[in-house]
Amino acid sequence: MHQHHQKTEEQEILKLLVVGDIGCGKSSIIRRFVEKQFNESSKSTVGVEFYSKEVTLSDKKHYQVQLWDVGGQSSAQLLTRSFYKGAVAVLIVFDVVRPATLVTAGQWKQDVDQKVKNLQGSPVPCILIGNKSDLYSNDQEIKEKEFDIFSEENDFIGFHSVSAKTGDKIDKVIVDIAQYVIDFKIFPATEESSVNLNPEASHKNSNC
Ligand SMILES: Nc1nc2c(ncn2[C@@H]2O[C@H](COP(=O)(O)OP(=O)(O)OP(=O)(O)O)[C@@H](O)[C@H]2O)c(=O)[nH]1
Ligand SMILES: [Mg+2]
Repeated sequence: MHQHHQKTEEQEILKLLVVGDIGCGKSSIIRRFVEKQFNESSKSTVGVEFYSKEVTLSDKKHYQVQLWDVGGQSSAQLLTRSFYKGAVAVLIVFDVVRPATLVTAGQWKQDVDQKVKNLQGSPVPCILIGNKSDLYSNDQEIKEKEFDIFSEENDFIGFHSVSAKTGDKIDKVIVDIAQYVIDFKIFPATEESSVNLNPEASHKNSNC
């Protein structure tokens, strides 16, 4: 459809990456947020898919939240730094009833910390998201305490339980992250300021 009016104001884009183990519900979380629906037989994501949604934050400005849905089959080691470029935060998702997926979440956190920093020289904020909260049995409180500790020990900005199935906390968590990025004036990740993982390379001009 042709638009007759022009936007008076450029919308600021907030690039959020969504990563985590296979089947923990990354695509389901994003679809719940963007399309307001849930599919029991969601297909596994191959490569990276891209979604976006407009949100209005507390400054009354509109922002375009971009969600990069990284298929769980892509291992963290294979992702290049340029993939992280421009990201203002990373949502690291695990499945609250599959402990192995929490281990993978920890690996993702290490990968992000190793590969990128933002212009301020700070690490890219990562939030830990435990999906499938509808499947907690009567151990929810104990489990959440455990996940909170994991989040603190691994320097996440926080932990939240959500359910893509029921929709519980999905909108809140994503909008809160966008708000966090604005409140704390988080700069996008750059390749240039990333940590040098190969110190040898920077010595190549020195006399041997
Ligand atoms: N009970 C329950 N099931 C969920 C929830 N979220 C997702 N699922 C189911 O979990 C399975 C995997 O969901 P996906 O969203 O495809 O998971 P994914 O993380 O995108 O998986 P990959 O793309 O393979 O990395 C599907 O069968 C979903 O229906 C949830 O909150 N609760
Ligand atoms: Mg997926």
